[in-house]
Amino acid sequence: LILQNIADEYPEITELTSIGQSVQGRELWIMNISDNPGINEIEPEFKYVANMHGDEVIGRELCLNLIEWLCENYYIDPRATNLINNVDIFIMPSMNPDGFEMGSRYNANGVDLNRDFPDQFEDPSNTTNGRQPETVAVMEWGWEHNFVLSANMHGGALVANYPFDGPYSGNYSASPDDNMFIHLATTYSINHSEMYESNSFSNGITNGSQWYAIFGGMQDWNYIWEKDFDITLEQSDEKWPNSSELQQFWEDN
Ligand code: GEM
Ligand code: ZN
Repeated sequence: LILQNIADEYPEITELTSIGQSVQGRELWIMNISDNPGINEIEPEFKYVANMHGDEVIGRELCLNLIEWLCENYYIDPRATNLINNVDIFIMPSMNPDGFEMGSRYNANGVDLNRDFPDQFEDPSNTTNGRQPETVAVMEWGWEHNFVLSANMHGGALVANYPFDGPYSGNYSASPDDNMFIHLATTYSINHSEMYESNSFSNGITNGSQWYAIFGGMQDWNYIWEKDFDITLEQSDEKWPNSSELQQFWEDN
């Protein structure tokens, strides 16, 4: 409803579409914000995906806030204007709306969507066979675009995590673009009010595998198969905070 209202209010710069349905039939909404929404321009394509873990809700709220901020500030704030005119922006506030309704990490089939993507070590076939509807929708959405930069938003820690996410827990697993990823992750953490200084991770960033290995994560799929520089933003130690704290999370992030 919030998304529909914004799309109605700003038809010149938004296009709201669904890329599929969840297990329980909820629409998987994405908002395109652009000076020419819905049109493939010669501009870099960027995306944010949040709430793939249904019980990690801050990113979902931040996405809604960001959509609102961008639209309200077009030709008011030069940053918003510049982004909308020169980047093709896509925002998916919830990849797992069923999990959100259930207050669960998993989708309605009990699957962790951040273990359901093709994986370079354990499942290197870039097909949708046997995957969850939410995963299939995001993969097919990726195939229709040329995303070059993106992030997926999580909660439960405070760190910017970058590829590779495996294979050996505790061992640094550098991608060929390690310096680029360190730059991207640090750009997020240093601009965050607490992430860079927090004691748990040096400079508020971590290599995924060094932290702990996961297989079938979305981040590495984006990088390996989509050539999309994707990082994983852990935005709060608390997964489901009181709504009174949301304004602070917006400022922090
Ligand atoms: C993580 S996501 C990022 C962590 N990646 C690695 N390699 N440690 C997950 O999916 O387990 C945490 C989360 O759910 O937020
Ligand atoms: Zn998560």
